[in-house]
Amino acid sequence: PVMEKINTNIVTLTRFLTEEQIKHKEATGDFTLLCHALQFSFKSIAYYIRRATLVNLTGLAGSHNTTGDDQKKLDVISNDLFIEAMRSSGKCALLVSEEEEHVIYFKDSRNARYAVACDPIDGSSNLDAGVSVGTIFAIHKLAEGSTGTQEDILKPGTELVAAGFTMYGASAQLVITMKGGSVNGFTLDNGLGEFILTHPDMRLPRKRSIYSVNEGNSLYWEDNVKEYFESLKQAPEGGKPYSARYIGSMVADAYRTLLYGGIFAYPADKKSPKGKLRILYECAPMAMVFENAGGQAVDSNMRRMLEVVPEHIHDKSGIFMGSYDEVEKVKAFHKLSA
Ligand code: AHM
Ligand code: MG
Repeated sequence: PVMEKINTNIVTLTRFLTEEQIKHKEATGDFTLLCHALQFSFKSIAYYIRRATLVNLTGLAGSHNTTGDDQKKLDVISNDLFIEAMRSSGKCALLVSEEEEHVIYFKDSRNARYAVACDPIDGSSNLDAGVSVGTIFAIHKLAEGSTGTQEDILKPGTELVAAGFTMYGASAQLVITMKGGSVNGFTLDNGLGEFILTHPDMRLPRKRSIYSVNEGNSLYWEDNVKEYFESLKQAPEGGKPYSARYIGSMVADAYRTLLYGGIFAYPADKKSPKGKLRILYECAPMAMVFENAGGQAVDSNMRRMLEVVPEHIHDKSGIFMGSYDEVEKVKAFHKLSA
């Protein structure tokens, strides 16, 4: 009998991070340790999401976060898991979480040089239906000499050291990118308990006829946004109109867009003039992933998303992100095309 071919040269996330560290001669290993703590939080969140229906973790926790959202039990657990992972890493000086009104300072982590922003569970409205949700993270480095202040996180995405997300779907998929680097995707092998590099150097297709937006908001859209989406539904000569795909979990919609191409948008509108999604832990990290994969991300003023500087930690923005050519089209409808 022919022996099944087993790959014995597997690149785990741990190995990948070690190899990255070796490439950077000045690296101290702190970033690597921070990422180890991150990956543990993703594994445990994935574990609890999988078991949620079985161990009474569905539904509301009876509390709400600062932004007024009702918190789900899993929102609370995931937030706590994430905070503990960052605290215990000793490498994180401060943390901004969607679930926490204020910045959390880890004063005991004396030599910590990183500031992290996260949305522990993005897309929580989908949780109880077992639909994909995700965790988004963004990592900044403290300014030279700083021991960690709010200014270390209120920075534009262009200064991010690393960013990414984990989608908890049919499998857990972790996507990470570092400054000036490529985008790499890992799949959690539940048997091994390791993230395995399955999508090296991810590149978005340059264009694709898929759009992803909550069309229920179209009543409130500005005219150029309405006209843009209307145009996608027209069939060009001999062609077909765009397909609509909207999960309502940014991480899942973004992951599909990353693989298949197309456009994802949550525009600012008349009801929410600043948009819905948060700059620090939703828009900026996604924009970094999309740009490093060859795509683009802009806000509702057609400004490069990565250059937007939040004034407050929970500030929001409109966003359009996706394939390079699809975002060009959005810009053209805003009469600012390059
Ligand atoms: P959340 O962090 O409270 O889950 O909210 C963010 C989510 C995104 O994942 C998603 O893109 C968006 O909200 C969906 O909003 P809507 O239900 O308005 O379409
Ligand atoms: Mg969110």
